[in-house]
Amino acid sequence: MHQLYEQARKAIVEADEDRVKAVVEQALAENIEAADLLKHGFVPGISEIGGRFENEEIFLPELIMSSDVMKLATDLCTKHVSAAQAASKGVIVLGTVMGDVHDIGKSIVESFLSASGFTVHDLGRDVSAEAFIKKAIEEDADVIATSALLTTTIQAQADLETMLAEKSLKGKIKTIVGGAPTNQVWADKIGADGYAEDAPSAVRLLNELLS
Ligand code: B1M
Repeated sequence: MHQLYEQARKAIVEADEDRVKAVVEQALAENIEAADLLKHGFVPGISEIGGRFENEEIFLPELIMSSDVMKLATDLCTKHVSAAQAASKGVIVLGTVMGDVHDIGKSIVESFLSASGFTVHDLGRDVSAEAFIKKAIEEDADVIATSALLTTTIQAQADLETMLAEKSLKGKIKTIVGGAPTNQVWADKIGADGYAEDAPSAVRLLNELLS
């Protein structure tokens, strides 16, 4: 494992902005893929902080400081995710579901999809089912892609399916779900068209769904 990954992990755990910037610069100078630095360095850092929060070893302000620095790391890295095709492969409306403010993972997914040639309308976080559907109709979207990070907010993904069915839009607008508490079983249960574990899988899944 490259020693820069360890420095990246530490930078998030210690909420050290300057170190994040230095690590990203050094990684680029050494031709390390920004996506690898995220996956093997920064993401393990924020996961470690999540575990410490869960075990009550740290408090919410420390979690917030690390997640702010994680956001910076994500922004710096995703700028360098290589741009692929110019022509759009499909129109995606993306966001984090209502009641949920976790948007770091969703933003990584956005960068991967944009860099892979999809046109992405990112509605941000705390997005209602109505807002997802309204935007999808306005943009003639192929897919609504939702992220949920809380066991209490994944229900909003099921509510979206119900609302699409009520409006006779199920099948016309496809749906994919992601986020730590979701999985394929959940996607099947609510009738979503797919589940993706991480950003590269979201690209693969959409390539399949829209091929
Ligand atoms: Co919170 N939080 N948080 N949090 N937070 C979790 C999720 C938690 C597991 C922490 C814990 O207790 N261990 C826990 C949830 C427990 C549960 O539901 N069972 C939790 C909690 C409880 C809370 C609060 C309730 C805390 C409180 O107030 N007491 C509160 C909720 C606020 C709300 O949403 N209403 C809260 C708040 C916050 C912060 C604001 C401090 C901050 C979020 C900042 C932000 O996002 N702008 C935060 C953070 C940072 C975390 C942890 C530590 C890290 C999440 C993260 O960014 N991971 C998290 C613990 C953990 O995950 N270890 C935790 C890195 C990110 C790259 O991964 O988001 O999983 P992830 O995204 C991945 C995949 O899931 C996937 O691809 C991404 C890239 O690989 N993916 C998709 C995600 N969306 C996808 C969509 C797709 C496809 C793939 O297609 C559509």
